[in-house]
Amino acid sequence: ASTAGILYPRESESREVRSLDGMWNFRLSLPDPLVGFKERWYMKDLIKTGPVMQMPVPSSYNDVLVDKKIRDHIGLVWYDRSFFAPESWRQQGYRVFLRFGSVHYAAQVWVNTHLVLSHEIGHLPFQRDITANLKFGRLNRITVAVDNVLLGTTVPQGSLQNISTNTGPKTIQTYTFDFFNYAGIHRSVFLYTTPVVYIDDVDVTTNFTEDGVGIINYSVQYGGSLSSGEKLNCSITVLNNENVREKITVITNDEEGLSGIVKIENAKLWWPYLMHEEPGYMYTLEIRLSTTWNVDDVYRLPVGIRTIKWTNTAFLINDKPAYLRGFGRHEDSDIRGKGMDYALVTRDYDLIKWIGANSYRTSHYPYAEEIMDFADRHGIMIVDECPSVDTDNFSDKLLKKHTTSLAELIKRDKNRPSVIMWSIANEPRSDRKDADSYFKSVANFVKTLDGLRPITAAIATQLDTDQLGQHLDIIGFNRYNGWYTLPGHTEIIKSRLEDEATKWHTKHNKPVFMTEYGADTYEGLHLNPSFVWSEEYQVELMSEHFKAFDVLRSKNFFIGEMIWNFADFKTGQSVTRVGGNKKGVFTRQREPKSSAHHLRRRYWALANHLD
Ligand code: GCB
Repeated sequence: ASTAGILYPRESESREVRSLDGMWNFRLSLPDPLVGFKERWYMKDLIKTGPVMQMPVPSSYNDVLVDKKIRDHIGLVWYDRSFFAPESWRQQGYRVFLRFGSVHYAAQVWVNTHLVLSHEIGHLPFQRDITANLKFGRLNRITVAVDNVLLGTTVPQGSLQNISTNTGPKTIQTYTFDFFNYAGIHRSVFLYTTPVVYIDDVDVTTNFTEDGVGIINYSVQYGGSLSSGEKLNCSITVLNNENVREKITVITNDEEGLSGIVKIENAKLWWPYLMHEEPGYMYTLEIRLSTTWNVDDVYRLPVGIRTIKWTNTAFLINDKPAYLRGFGRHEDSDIRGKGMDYALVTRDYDLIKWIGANSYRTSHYPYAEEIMDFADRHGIMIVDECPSVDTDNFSDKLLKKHTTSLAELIKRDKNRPSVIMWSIANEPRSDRKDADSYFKSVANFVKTLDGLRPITAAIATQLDTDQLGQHLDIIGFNRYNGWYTLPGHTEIIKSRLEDEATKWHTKHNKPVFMTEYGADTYEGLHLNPSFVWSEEYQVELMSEHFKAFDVLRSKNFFIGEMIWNFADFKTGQSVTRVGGNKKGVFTRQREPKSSAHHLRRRYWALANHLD
């Protein structure tokens, strides 16, 4: 991982941001998976290499067109498009960066025949200064090769399998995790400009004093080099959420003002949804980097002032114990797959607030930065998960990639008030002996990057054989009582759940929350008395969990409940999945099942009782 920053592109008086979203040329690498490399498709317009389709960016490519070949494609696909780089950008001496919000799974990017970027691991941004590769005042081309193949050393893992078919042998992709391996350019592509010496990264941590003074510790890293004798100065202002300048005191740690402490009298704290009448309060940290001979660079970072603490039994936000009412989720919807879509994101947050939730886990990978922005602004607490799901076979090579995914995630999300925990894995085979040293390394690594947020994971292994819990600050566990365990028998839930949660706490002396429970439910299927897959069964299974949660809450170490799942989502094809996983309380089209109304009554009651 490089040490450079990955700040979200924001326009300012010194920066232009240009979206490259829209329709791109697209083709599969067929019949030979390497034909694009052999014929060097990055040397010319894709349209000149053979027949191309038009593919929307951002989107997964799988479900847009009516073609199994595209949906189930394995291996490389190619995208390209062209754009103008204005001559004025050169005249002003701009640097130009090219930034991808995420490409799943691996990507290589060429600008005008130059290979400029290679990135592996989906769901994370990557960028590069491409000034030297551009033709200013002329047309430029971007070519992207995307590979969706998952193997034993990718994060997440998968494997290829050879099968024989009517027309000969064929390779298929298999994986054990339970969501469709959507691929493509999933998030926005931006070009953005900066001055020659520019703000490359910012770190903030926040605090407050008893008499209401908000504290922002900041540290700015700049990119580009100063000419000899050139001086640099960094100055800070803070705007409130109406864009009015706050009265602040700044104490700098160094001559240039690159790091220091900002104090705001009577600061408004960042609070979770329903814990305060004004949740998600965001300030703007306005950073101005001035140099003797260059243009000033200005970057505005949204900042929420809050603290996070945890004890053996509690999780505290602004010194107040918080109880998580939430979900596991997916980036998933009809047609778009995992493509970022503002209409969908807006609807989802409105549903989260309608139902009275205050949190969710970004199961099982980092979500789009645009989605995280909503969480910051609406006061939704995020358990921020890296893309390690169902990990098996703990090799050193895998460990390296796993920690890289966490380094990139933390670099991206470190400044977000909504992020309350790092989730380092979902359901790894943590009963295996080598899981112990593996997760010890992962946890230690995360602590070196962020000591202020607790580490968690969603454990599915049984308590007595698990090797992961000991390395966490907060224990999360997934358990499907009444579903995978004894389907139809909701009468086992309350006692088993109380028992297990209590034992997790006793074993590790740490706070515990439930990261998954639930039942597949086919919308509109009504069976009375309740029977698996019916709306009645999902509601009944939830009620039994609620009874256990209420007992557990009174025991004071239980810090939250997250149902699986917010909405139905697509999976690989399997005889246990009807058009995908149906454990959503909302359908994939974001309409409520009976369970959504049931959950809403509980979450609002909890909110009124607790907050
Ligand atoms: C789990 C996994 C999740 C699945 C879920 C299920 O434990 O973490 O990815 O979708 O169970 O419904 O089986």
